[in-house]
Amino acid sequence: MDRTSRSSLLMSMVMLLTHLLTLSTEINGVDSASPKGYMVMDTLRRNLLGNGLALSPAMGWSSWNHFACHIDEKIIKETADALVSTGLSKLGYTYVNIDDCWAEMVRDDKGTLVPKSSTFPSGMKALADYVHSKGLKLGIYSSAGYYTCSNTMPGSLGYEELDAKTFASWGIDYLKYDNCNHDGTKPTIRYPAMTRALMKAGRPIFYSICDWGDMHPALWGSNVGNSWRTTTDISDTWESMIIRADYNEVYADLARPGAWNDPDMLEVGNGGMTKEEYIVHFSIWAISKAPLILGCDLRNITKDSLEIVSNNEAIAINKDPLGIQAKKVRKEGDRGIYIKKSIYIWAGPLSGYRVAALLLNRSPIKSSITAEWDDIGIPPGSVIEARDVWEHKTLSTQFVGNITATVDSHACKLYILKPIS
Ligand SMILES: *[C@@H]1O[C@H](CO)[C@@H](O)[C@H](O)[C@H]1NC(C)=O
Ligand SMILES: CC(=O)N[C@H]1CO[C@H](CO)[C@@H](O)[C@@H]1O
Repeated sequence: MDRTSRSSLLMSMVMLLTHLLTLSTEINGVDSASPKGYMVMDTLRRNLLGNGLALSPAMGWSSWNHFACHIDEKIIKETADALVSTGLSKLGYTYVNIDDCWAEMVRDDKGTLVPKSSTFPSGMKALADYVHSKGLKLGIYSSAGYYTCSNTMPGSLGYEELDAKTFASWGIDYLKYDNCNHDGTKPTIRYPAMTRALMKAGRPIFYSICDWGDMHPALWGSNVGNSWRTTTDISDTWESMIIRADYNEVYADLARPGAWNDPDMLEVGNGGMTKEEYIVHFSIWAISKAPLILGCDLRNITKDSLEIVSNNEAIAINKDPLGIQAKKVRKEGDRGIYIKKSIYIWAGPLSGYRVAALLLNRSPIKSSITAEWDDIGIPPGSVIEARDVWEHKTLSTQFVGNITATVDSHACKLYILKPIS
């Protein structure tokens, strides 16, 4: 990590602690210090989100990272077809999510959102029917503001109930709710308004909070949505990806089944990183129990990219029933500008007393990396069988005390470690 990112990460942690102390009094403007406040807070906790979704992190595709505003119903349908023909839907990638730019700038005379006639002429109900006929689910997008981030369509601020009902009537299964063009009200007020609207809409709709980490949604999001963004938007570079992994990791303890940290959607297949860097990207997202929302053009996905996102062993880590987000447990490296060594061990428990361990080399040169049992939560003296998740191979060596690998620059080793005695 360079100096800027280290100090901003530190700052974010300080802010997190401050918010831990103060935020409980702020949720929905309720003062929890008063007895009445406690009651209201408790009601919110019990009532707000009970949609039963996301026992494991969401998996699917979104139009944004590759297409941005250049979307239409043909692309969405062809992507649904591609999810099936590539075998990705069978692996669990079921959400087909339309991002920004799908609606007309003006609502109809009843105030209802209108799909853009030039790009979605058949309407969203027909598209949902098509996507459902493939065994997939349809996602849509809005903003907790007056307009969405593209400024080409309305947001849902003030229209939460109507829009949630509209989405439900179309057969929508997932809502990504962005944070642009709002009135300055806190996200802890604007986001629960949509939660309540969705809960009333009569259809279980996955609720993806996208407030870019404002006011640390990890601290309040589990009562409000099924996942929450911990960072601003990712872009298709190593630096952008790795810094989001860093920010997201700070909140690891707050993720759990039904409620996940979201470091933003995947860039695998968009061309800005090397194959090894995309493997790191996918590995960290998998062990971080991040939503696995693909962001490339699936109609043209390359063999390499398909192989990465189809790694069923990495996906199984993401879906592990314990639902515990992995953390950084050790860092070794130089400080300063000319960093030669920067290696990280990430680890997190899996069901069956297993541990997922990531040996990550962020340095510019190849490096040997050793993960000690003590660091990764394996009892000392345990004899371990190691499964290499990217080689799809159980290693013939049994390991005692540590596991060591030589790892290329901007590459990783991902192991599932299982005690055998
Ligand atoms: C790893 O453990 C082995 C014993 O299994 C020991 O010989 C070796 O020194 C350890 N390596 C490191 C780098 O700690
Ligand atoms: C860049 C590229 O090859 N794009 C193609 C991806 O697939 C669609 C549909 O199959 C084509 O229309 C694009 O030209």
